[in-house]
Amino acid sequence: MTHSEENFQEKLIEFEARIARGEKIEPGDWMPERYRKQLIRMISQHAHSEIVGMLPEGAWIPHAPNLRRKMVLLAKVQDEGGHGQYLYHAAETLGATREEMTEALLDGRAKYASVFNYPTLTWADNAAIGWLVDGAAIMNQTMLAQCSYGPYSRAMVRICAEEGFHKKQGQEMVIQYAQGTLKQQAMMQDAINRWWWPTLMMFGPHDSESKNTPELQRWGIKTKTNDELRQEFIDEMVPALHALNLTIPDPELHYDEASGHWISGEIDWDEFWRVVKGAGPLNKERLAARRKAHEDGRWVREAAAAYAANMTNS
Ligand code: FAQ
Repeated sequence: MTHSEENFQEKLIEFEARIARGEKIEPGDWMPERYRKQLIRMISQHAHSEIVGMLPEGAWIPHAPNLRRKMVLLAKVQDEGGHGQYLYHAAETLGATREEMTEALLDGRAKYASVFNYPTLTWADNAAIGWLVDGAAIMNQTMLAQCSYGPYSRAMVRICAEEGFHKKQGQEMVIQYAQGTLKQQAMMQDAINRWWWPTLMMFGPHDSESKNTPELQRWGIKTKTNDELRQEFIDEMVPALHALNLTIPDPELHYDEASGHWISGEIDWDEFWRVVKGAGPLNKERLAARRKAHEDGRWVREAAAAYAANMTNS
């Protein structure tokens, strides 16, 4: 072993000991290059998901059924924009620049959560997104609030507090529509039918196919696997939806007495990978909307840069 390899091993042992002691790793601290790369990958994908995630619900703001619903939806979508900002900042602490992350999203290289490539066809889709999609996001983010990287973990604590409100407003709508007129009940059931499977896909591939999980778990970034979190979500949601007389579009779903878990049928993984790779129902439209927003905002960025340059010179 060369001197520099020995030096790396020593630093790695100390780094892993810090994580084992529950210490947070902070921006200026020594970290292996793979740790930094994994975090930039995950945090930037997460930031992009929040920003693209504004689009499906944002489309319904002009069509909200009343003022209260409009105010709640506006606040929620605005929160998601804020979450994207916290997360881009967290990734910047690792050396990624805002420009390169934005470019990667706009030219289609960067991933973001597959679920946001599905259309919102009726108002009830906002209810399903709030309870199911935000519910799934919270399950994952509550875990990430414990992660070993300080800025990501602190961003998650703030984000989870706001996501709690997002989930509750969705749950409140689902409860109201599931107990409403026959038309509302049908609209709610149809939304659950369309959002159930894309929500389960949010947790990522099965553990046996998840190439990143072992490294993320080794360094305390993830403390639970994709399948563990998905199972927690299924166990929470199935009884809650059944209690409202809503059905779940999975003929194989059943309760297993021995394990105490609800066992789901198989996810359509071909569909999952198609959407992840850019060929989902609305991937092209989502990216086109982000590119347009980026172009429309160009003058604001240029004005801000000119103002900052002026302040530095004066
Ligand atoms: N969609 O090896 P794994 C929200 C990719 S926030 C697209 O298992 P990992 C708030 C994965 O990147 C939702 N791609 O990966 C909101 C990897 O590709 P790569 C976003 C996916 O990292 C609510 C490859 O597959 N949350 O919803 C997906 O161990 C309502 C192999 O996968 C986060 O981003 C997917 N579903 O586990 C906003 C949380 N799943 O990068 C608006 C942070 C997997 O190697 C409205 N991220 N892939 O080329 C994570 O927790 C993890 O990264 C996972 C994936 C769990 C997403």
